[in-house]
Amino acid sequence: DNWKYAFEESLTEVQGVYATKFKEAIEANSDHTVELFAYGTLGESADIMEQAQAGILQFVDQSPGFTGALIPEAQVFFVPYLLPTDQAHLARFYKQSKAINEDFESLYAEQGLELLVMFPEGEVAMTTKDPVRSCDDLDEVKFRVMTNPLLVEAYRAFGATPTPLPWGEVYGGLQTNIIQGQENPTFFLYSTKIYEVTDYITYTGHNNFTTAVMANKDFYDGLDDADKKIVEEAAASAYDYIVEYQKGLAESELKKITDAKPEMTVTVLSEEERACFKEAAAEVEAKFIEMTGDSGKAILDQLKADLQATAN
Ligand code: 6CS
Repeated sequence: DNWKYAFEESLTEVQGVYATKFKEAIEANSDHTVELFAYGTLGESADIMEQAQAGILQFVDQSPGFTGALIPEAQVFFVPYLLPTDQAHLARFYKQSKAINEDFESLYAEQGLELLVMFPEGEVAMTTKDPVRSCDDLDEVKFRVMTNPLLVEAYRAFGATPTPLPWGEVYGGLQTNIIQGQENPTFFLYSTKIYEVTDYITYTGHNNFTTAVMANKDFYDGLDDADKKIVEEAAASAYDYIVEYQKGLAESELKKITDAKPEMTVTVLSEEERACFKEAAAEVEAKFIEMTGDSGKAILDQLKADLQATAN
């Protein structure tokens, strides 16, 4: 069969590289083919999710940043300073986490989705028009976030004016000053040229970008055991590949940004400067529990335990 797989980035960005590896593995091990649909060809993140739920697409990559309304617990990835920025730790965590591989798998299943994998895309950095050395500097800054209620709360707690928008409106929004800031992993700041419309890159260490790949559940359940195994193995081998692929990526892409725009100011906040962002985290965690109740609390606790278990 020909299977359709849509993702939120271009073919040469991290989600596209993952999808390409997945496709190669499926096609090498079966008679099936995988047709890839990069960002923009079928709409925004919300559109491709609808298409996957409807069974028009067999596979979809949608980041929890856009899945919050569908699966409130998926907002847990936006509790600041919950995830480490250490990529080796993250690589172990996503692979071994019970919260991800069991608990979230059930929650996605309730929405007609078979969760195949979650993987990291790198530490997110804030890019802004003015310097950010503390929460005070975000006062009056309209800061674009993915359409996720908890991410809105996080930026409110950081002192900004959060503005949820789909990705397609971010470059233009910064250019026309409708928004004055946004966050994304370093590779994406270069590949999307978002550095052209912001002058400051600030690393606060508050999060790593998480993404998720899933299959339409009816489609997946209808596969025979051999095909299920091929899909699972393709997802796992693409995971190992994407973790390797990203080693050194943030550094190389940051260098490309500063080469292209020498006047860009890049700042890694000190522990002291991070204090107000870290204080805000407790408030956001409380909000998360308020929004998701016992189920959210259980997943948060499990996630913390999984992070500890994979620390070294
Ligand atoms: O900020 C966003 O909306 C986008 N960021 C990344 C790294 N991937 C896709 C997503 O749409």
